[in-house]
Amino acid sequence: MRDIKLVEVRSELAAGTRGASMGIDALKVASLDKKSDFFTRFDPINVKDANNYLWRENQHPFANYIDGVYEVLQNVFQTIKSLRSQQKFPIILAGDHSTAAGTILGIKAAHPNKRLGVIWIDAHADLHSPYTTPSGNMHGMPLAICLGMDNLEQKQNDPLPGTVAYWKKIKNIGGMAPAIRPEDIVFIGVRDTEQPEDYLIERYQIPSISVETLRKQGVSKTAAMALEALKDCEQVYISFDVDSLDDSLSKGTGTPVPNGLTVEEAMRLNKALIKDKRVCAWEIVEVNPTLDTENAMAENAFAVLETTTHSLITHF
Ligand code: Z70
Ligand code: MN
Ligand code: MN
Ligand code: MN
Repeated sequence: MRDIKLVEVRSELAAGTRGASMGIDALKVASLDKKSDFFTRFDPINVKDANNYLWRENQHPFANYIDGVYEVLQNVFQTIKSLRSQQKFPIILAGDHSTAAGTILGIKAAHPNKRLGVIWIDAHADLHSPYTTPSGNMHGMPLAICLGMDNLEQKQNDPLPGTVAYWKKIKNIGGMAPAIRPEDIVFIGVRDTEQPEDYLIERYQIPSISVETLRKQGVSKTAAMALEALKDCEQVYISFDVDSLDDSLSKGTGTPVPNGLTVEEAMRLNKALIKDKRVCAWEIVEVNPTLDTENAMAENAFAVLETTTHSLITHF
C-alpha cells in the first residue's frame, strides 16, 4: 500500500503569464463539478509560496524573480525530502513548473545513493539556464537546475552577478548537485524547444518520444520504452505539465502548443507509468484558470490526476 501525501504549491513567479497559482483551486472546482470525492481522501500539505514578490520590481532579467523562486524551491525541497524520508508518495499539485526542481532535489536528498530517473511529459524541455533563456521565465529552467547545467556553449545572455549568485544557490539546494544525469531523463510530448535545448538533447542523447511516435506505437509500448530507458535508475519521478496536452484541450495554460496528447492518451500513459514500483512521486503543473473558458483545462487535468492516483492506489 502506497502512503500518498498530497502536496499543494501555489507557485506563480516562474511562469510568464499570471494566474497559475490558482490552478489548484481550479482543479478542486473541477472535482466538485464532477462530483468526485478525490479531495476528501487527502489531508494536503501546503507549501509556502513567495507570490508577494510580484508586487516588487523584478531585479533579475534572465531569471525573473529568482530571489522568490529560490525561497519556494527551498520550501518544496524541505517538504519533499521529509516526505520521502518517511517513505511517503508525494502527489504534487503546483502552479508553475519551476517547483519540479525542488521536488527532484528533495527526492534525491532523502535517498542520495539511489540513482534518480525523470520522466518529463511536457511540450517543453525546460532545460534553459539564465545564460540561454529566451524569456527569463524560470519555469523553463527546472531540469537545468537539477542537472547543474548552464550550457555556456550556447550562451545568449549575460545575467547580472546578483542573478548568477542566486542561480548557484538554487542549483546547490540540498548540497549534492547534480541530482540527476542527462541520460536519466526521458521526454514525452516535447515539441516546442529552442536551439540551446536542442543542443543539450542532441549532445547527451536524451530520449525524446514524440506524440507521433506514441500514437504510432501505442501508449503501453511508449510507457515500457520510457521505463526501460531508465533501467539503471532505482527511483523514478514523473512530471506532468498540462501543456503536453493538445492546445485544443489546454487553452487554460500559459503556453498551449499544437499537436499534443489527447486526455485519453495522457491518462493511459500516466496510469501505465505509475505502476512501476520505482516511481516515488508524481507532479501536475501549469493549470491557469485565468486563461480558460468554463474551467475546461482544469477538468482535463483533473481527469488525469484522478485516473493516475486511482491507478497508484489500486495497483499497490
Ligand atoms: C520557453 C522559455 C515554458 C511553459 C515552460 C518556454 C518555457 N522554452 N513554457 N513551461 N509553459 O521561455 O524558456
Ligand atoms: Mn514545463
Ligand atoms: Mn510546458
Ligand atoms: Mn539510459
